[in-house]
Amino acid sequence: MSVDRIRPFVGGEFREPVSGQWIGNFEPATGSQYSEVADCDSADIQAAVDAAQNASGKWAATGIDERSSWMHRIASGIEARLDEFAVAESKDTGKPLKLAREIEIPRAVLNFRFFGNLISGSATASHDSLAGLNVTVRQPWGVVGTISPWNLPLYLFSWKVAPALAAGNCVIAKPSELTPMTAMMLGEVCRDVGLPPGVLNILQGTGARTGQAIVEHPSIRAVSFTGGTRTGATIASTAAPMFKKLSLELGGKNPNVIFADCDFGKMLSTTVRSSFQNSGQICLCGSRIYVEQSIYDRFITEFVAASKKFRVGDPMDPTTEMGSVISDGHQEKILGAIDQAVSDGATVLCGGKPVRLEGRCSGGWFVAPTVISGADQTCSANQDEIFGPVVTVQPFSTDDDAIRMANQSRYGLSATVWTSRMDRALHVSRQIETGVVWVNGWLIRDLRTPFGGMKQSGVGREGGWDGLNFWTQEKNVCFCY
Ligand code: TXE
Repeated sequence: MSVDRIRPFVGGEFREPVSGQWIGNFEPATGSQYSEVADCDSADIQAAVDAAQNASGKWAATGIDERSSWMHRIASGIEARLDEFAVAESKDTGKPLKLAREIEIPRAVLNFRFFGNLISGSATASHDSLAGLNVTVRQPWGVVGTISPWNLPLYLFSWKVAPALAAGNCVIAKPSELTPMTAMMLGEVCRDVGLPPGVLNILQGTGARTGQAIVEHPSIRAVSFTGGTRTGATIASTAAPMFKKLSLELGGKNPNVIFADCDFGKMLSTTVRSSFQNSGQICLCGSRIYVEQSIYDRFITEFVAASKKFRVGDPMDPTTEMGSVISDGHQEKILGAIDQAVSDGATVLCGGKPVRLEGRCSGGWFVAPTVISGADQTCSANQDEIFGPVVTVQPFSTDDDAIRMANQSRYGLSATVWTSRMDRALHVSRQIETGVVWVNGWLIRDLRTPFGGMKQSGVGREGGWDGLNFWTQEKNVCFCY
């Protein structure tokens, strides 16, 4: 596919950006620029808000069955172009094509289907008393905003857009400027299936310009954001004085607690994935591995050997297990964090370096799977989100030690616990301060369950009814007797 310029999708059509600004769009696996993306400004946001407001009354008044049917039509539109979407996602991110094709694009399809189905099951609460009958209705906000990141582009974009649309809102949605392609293709799908103009508007551009303009616009009443904790704080400080509804899904520094009584083989293969899938650029990757002392040496030997074997290569090669990282700047940040860990007294057991590939990918931004031991609990390697293929490993002696070390973080997104003892699994998962805990597995996602973080990992929950209800306001109507 060759696309030279990625334009905003406003009012049902692709338009030139009012800003007149463009930035380069790169293929991280080759390091080459292959298109340009618009950098929309507040004038573009205003045009999108106008289009959304024009569409809003009619869209909010469509029946649930009709909105549900639109969600399924969009899902089918993506599905019909699955291969094309997967190639575009892989090219924009540097992730293995296989991952995009088998997991991430199908999940974007599922996001639309799931919320299309869920909305059909919505019900209205009522509370009767001697004085009156209360009926609580939910109404869409009108025009809302979504801001999503580059690590799982269409997957996270659709995770926000689908429930917002299904709930009856018109949406101003911003993908990351680093990965604009599949969001643009979703605009094509919406146009081709005939979604009413203005219902979904896709505004391409940078965070500081486009994202900030979305958060600042007074007519955009609710914003859902996924990205870095620092960006989340900036968004919250802009939105709070305007009393906007906010959902923030932020960073993580997730503990992976491994007890000696676990199923070692399953734990080992899953831990390699939970450390390095998508080059460690998933907010749910386990980046701090705590291993019970009695199996620590065995774990280190086998985990380092498996990490060295994890195949880094061209994302388009079907045998590749790990592609590139997202940008040259991010590669530098990851390598800088590894250097910092060494300066802080830690040891790099494997990786720690860029990977140089031959041929097509010789200019790409790859980092070898990296395992670090001996990092102090309080040092940056154990406290700051690296968001790359880098994990630290520490031994622990008792259950209480493991819980204390796992909780020694300002983040609280997810955790993994490996044990064959049910009582231990229950006790440890209750004590761990994260919004999500997996016992004996990783990244099993049931879309009906709440998803989100404690502490500095976020505010609010996405998924299931939490995800849908965020996009509506409750109104209680009391029929007085
Ligand atoms: O994310 P940003 P960055 C973490 C990860 C990573 C760090 C920084 O640790 O290294 O964040 O990554 C938009 N107003 N995560 O800088 O900036 C931006 O355009 C409104 C974790 O790439 O948070 C993009 O669309 N929007 C994470 C989105 O925010 C703004 C996924 C996310 O980008 C904005 C990504 C502003 N002022 C990074 N500034 C996760 N939780 O999965 C930026 N944006």
